[in-house]
Amino acid sequence: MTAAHGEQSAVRVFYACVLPLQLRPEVGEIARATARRVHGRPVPADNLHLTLAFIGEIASSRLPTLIDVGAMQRGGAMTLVLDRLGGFKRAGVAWLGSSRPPVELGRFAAALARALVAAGIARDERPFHPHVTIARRCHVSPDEQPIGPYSWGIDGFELLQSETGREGARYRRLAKWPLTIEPEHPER
Ligand code: 2AM
Repeated sequence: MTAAHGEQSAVRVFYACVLPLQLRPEVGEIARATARRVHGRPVPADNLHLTLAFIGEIASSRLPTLIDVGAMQRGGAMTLVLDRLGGFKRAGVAWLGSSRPPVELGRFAAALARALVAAGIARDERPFHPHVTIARRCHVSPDEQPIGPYSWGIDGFELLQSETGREGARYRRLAKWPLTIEPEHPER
């Protein structure tokens, strides 16, 4: 059956914060240098991102729900200081992360996860470890080490569709939302 006859097409999607343009040249260079060192594939600078919630394959008919869930989220801008380089050995990836990720980032990802459950969307249950993957298919796992620091002012998030082509993954933005809401009850 073809899509025209009612078959549901599936898409692979996730919510993420995309690395801002001004950090891409430097982090892209770190990605290339790290990939050389660990015999892996660097993530192209324009693909660098931090995943907030991974959905995976889902019927494209559910996209409006995913867009509604994204639009419902409220949060303020936050600063993520990328100051660690490390690897997930089993996954064969190298990443940049933070020794002190802002608590709001974990809270935001948790709220998004809850909203997805409430909307009946199955989501990957892995605990949230904020990181930016910089290289894949690494043959060696880099020792965790300090890097930068690179200060990332996170002021929005996106719903991305992942398409795998011959040259690797390509991400298409399906929706984007700002993070500009002041907290109602700021913590003292
Ligand atoms: P990774 O960079 O750590 O591999 C697009 O594939 C994004 O979704 C990547 O950032 C990837 O994380 C993340 N991702 C892929 N599969 C995932 C899974 N099963 N659980 C959580 N995140 C996943």
